Order: sequence, then C-alpha cells, then structure tokens
Amino acid sequence: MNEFIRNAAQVVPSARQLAWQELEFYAFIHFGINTFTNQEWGGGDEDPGLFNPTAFDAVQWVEACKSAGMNGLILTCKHHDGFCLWPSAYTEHSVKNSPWRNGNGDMVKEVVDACRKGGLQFGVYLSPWDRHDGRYGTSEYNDYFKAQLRELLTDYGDIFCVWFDGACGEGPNGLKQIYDWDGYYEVIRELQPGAVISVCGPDVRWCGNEAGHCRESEWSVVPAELQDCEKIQEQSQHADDGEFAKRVNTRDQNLGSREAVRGANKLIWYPAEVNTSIRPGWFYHTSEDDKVKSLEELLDVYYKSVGGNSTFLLNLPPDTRGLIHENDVKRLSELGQVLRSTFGCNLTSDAHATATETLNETHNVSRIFDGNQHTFWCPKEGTEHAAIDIELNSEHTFDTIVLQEHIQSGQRIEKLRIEYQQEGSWVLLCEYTIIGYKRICRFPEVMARSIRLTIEQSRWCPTLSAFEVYRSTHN
Ligand code: FUL
Repeated sequence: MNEFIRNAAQVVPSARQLAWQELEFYAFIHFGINTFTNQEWGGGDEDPGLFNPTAFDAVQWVEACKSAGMNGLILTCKHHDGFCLWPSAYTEHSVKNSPWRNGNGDMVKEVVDACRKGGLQFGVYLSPWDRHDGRYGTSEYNDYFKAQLRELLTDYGDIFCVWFDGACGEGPNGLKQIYDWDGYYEVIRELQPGAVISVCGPDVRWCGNEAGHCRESEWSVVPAELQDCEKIQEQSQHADDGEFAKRVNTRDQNLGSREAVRGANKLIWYPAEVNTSIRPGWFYHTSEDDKVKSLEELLDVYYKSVGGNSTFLLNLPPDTRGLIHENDVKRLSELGQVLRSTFGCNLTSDAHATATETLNETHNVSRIFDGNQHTFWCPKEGTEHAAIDIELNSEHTFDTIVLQEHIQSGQRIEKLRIEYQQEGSWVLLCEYTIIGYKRICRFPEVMARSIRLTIEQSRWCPTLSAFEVYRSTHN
C-alpha cells in the first residue's frame, strides 16, 4: 500500500493542464441559431437566414468577462444544430448564408480579436453531435469534423482549450455517429499542443453535473478509466428536460480517495472543471431576464469550485442583439468587485511561520508567503503529518484563508485542520480534506494573531506553496 500511495503522490499535471488550471475562472458563451429560435437544442433544419444579431459587439462580451475577473472565453463555434459561427469551407450551414454582415462575417474571428485585445485566452467548443450535416453517422462525418477542427485550430492563433460535449444523439438521417476520438485528439495535439481537451477528452474532467457543484474532495489524481468518453456520454445523456441543470450527480462522489484509487490499474492527472450557466438555460431566452443567478449564488459556486481544486466555467448567453444582457453585465461586475476587494489585501504581509519540519533551506516555510506558486515548503520525504504555526504582524479580523499545494510535485494533502489562538488556547476554525491547486477556506469572522495549520494526513509528503489570509467584503 505504501508503495502505491507513494506512486499516487508522484502523478503530476502536464504543462498544458497547469496553464489551464491557473486560469481558474473563464466564460462559456452559448450563441448561435438557438438564440434566434428561442431553443436550447436546435433541430438542425433551421434557416441560416434567421441568424442576424443587430448590434453584435465582441468587445462588450470581453469587457463583461473581465469585469467579473475571468481569464478566458470558450465560444460555441458550432452547437448540436450544426450551424457554424465561422465561414467554414466544408459546409453551407454557417454565417456565410446569413444576413449578418451580408454573409461576409466571421464571428469566431471577431471574438478572437476582442479576446486578444482584452487579454483573455480563447477556447473552442465544437459539438461532435451535429443534427444538420448529412454525413453524420458515416465515416465521412469524422473527416468533416477533423477538417473543421483544422480550420479553427489553424486560422485563429493560440487556443487554450477544445471543449468536447458529452451530449450525443442521432443525426438528421437517424444514424448515430461512431466518433473518431483518437483522430480528433491527434489533430488538436498537432496544431495546438498547448490546448487542453476538456470533458470528452484526456485533459480536463467534467465535474459530473451542470448545477455548479463539485465534490468536497475533488481529487486531480484519479483512475485512468474516468477518461472513457463513452461513459461520459452515458452520464450526460439526459433529455433536454430543463431539470438536468438543477440535478447534482451524486454518483461517484468519491473518485480519488485512498479507498477509491486502491486497486486502480493506472492513475492519471485529470482535474475537474465546474460548468454552469448564469441563467437557467445555456442559450438566451427573454423569459429568463429576471432569472440571472444572484451574487450570493455565483460567489458560492466560485468559492466551492476555484476554491475546491476545480476551475469555474460560467456560461453567459448573449441575446438577439448579440450583446450580453444588462442584468447579466451588472451581476458580473458585482461579482468581480467582491472578488477584487476581498482578495486585494493579504493579511500575511510581515507574517512569520514555523514548521514542525522542513526539508531544506530551499523549501523554507517562508516560501508560503512569497506570492510565488512555484516555490514551496515541504518536510522530509516520507513525513506525512506536519504543522505550521503562523504569527501575523498583529491581530487581524479575517474570515477567509487560501491554501495552495505545489501541484507540479503532485497532489498529496488528504486531511487538514486550521485553528486560531484565543486567550492562550487553540480553537478550531475549519477542517477540510484536500487542497490541490487551491483551497479557499471560509468561516465566520474571527480576530486573531496566531493561526495553526495541521496536516493530519497526506501522501508521502505534503507541499504548501501559499498561505494567505483575507477578510471578505461580502457575506
Ligand atoms: C450540454 C449540451 O447539450 C448543452 O446544450 C450545453 O451546450 C452544455 C454545456 O452541454 O451537454
């Protein structure tokens, strides 16, 4: 067992996974023919003539994302209805046969340009399920799909993510497609080696629901069979019943604990992403203008996902004007304001720490305060329990602590507890299982100077790259 856990502790992210993880929070944009037909899933027989945003402005999208503190944007270049937002050479079912920009527009390009200008990374959603294309259900469709990937991954600069949906049904001819996943991945690795392939792909794991929930222990090290696309599809094969977005997938709550990984043939780094929409639907519906998630709901998802070793992919559906609606824009900027003010002042400046054990000077415990994720504290190899005492420069009031492991070394911490000192005795503040890339610990406000982090259980030896203390500006 020890040997097995030691090996589990050595599973590490790829460079592309690490870069993706550091984005933390980014947007999904669902925009297409459904926006104009008021649908969630188009049938594929829609007239491209319906696609005509009257005031489309990609810069407005990017500004809204940035105001919320997002670092990237993934656009539905083609959803299940098969309509393409760029003038693909391989189909007529695209913007080139729409009245928008007299058929000369390229929405992917305009969004990419706005992202580059605004400093956001750009990602591609391309639905493998295509309810329009007559080739669907035959091997020709796989060639078509790969040709479209080539267009998107060649003509628009660096792509941070290719997001493959698990939803899959019949095409226009009643046939189901056998997807050439390996062939798709090959094209992506060839053209965009820095891009992660998400959900139906090997790099980023779907958290298993669309309600914005993640597990209490969202392990990044899990059994390799979780990468199986067929299983992902089975799980996401729910009718478009509107209920799915609210349901939490309670199956497989435990993916990465010792019990869960014991006996696994192979372990992989396969970190989770939480995806949900700012409104009930993925596409825009006027009837949902007053159903934008509250600031409290969004903060809750943010803290649990970004602060729970996941990333947060928040969907924003632009309206028929081609703009993100005023209500959503307002909520996004409120969210960004709370995040910026909360995390603007780290109370560990001039703090002092002592650890029960330290490997060497390079991994001195002061590394947890240096704001550099690449430097870290760790004890000697084989030490699975440790404690760090932190002394702030004076008494402070706080309700939030951010912890980060040095995930380039692996994910190790399995159980921790934080206490603060009150009138000479240690009082429990909070307890958690995993940290991973980031854990945002939240608790009722306390006033204290001395804080103790106890790592009660870890794999082989824990690492810690950050310990930050904040007082939130919104409760
Ligand atoms: C699902 C799709 O069916 C929805 O329309 C949406 O795109 C969501 C992100 O994924 O599987």
